[in-house]
Amino acid sequence: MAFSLPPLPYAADALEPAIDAQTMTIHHDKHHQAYVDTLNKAVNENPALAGQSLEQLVARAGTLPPVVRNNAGGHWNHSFFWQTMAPLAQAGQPSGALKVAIERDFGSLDKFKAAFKAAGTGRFGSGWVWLIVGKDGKLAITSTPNQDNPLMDVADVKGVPILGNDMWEHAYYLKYQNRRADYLDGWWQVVNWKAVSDRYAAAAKAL
Ligand code: MN3
Repeated sequence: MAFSLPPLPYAADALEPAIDAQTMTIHHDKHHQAYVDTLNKAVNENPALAGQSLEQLVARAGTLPPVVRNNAGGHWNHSFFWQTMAPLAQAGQPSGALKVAIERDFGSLDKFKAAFKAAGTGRFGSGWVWLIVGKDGKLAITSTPNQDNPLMDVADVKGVPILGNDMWEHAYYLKYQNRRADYLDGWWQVVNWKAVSDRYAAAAKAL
């Protein structure tokens, strides 16, 4: 079973000005494609991994060769990331249930955004920042290094991701250079709250 690159669910320039078209094109067509290609090559060279789904590989990442862990994570994280965003006009708002949960667990939407920004700017080097639903049903913010994610057996804080932002420089450097905090601020304009709310509902239902 070969893994394949999912198309962007919108045009490369659809997230302007928060994320520029050139960044989106290189990020999707080059970086994500490279994770997919490297993952396929690594799985081909490890017959014991044949037939495992992306979700299965991610769940047991800590038992796998680093090349599989890193590229399965890269493929999962980026597939999730494209769906986490939408053009400004379609970005919407958190559902009623998600808004209640954010206010319960962070105080307010603004306080949540501030805590998410702090986790993103605090991630040293490359990685991701996430909003997850924990086993107790509570929302939490967590950050992972490299291409790890909260579904992995190796994650310090585990949970079901419902929103995530890419803290690798390749995600923002062309437009924002060293200003990761500005990227995090601008990114809220293109968060697909409909998708995030649907993920929250699914995760809450599965508890
Ligand atoms: Mn990336």
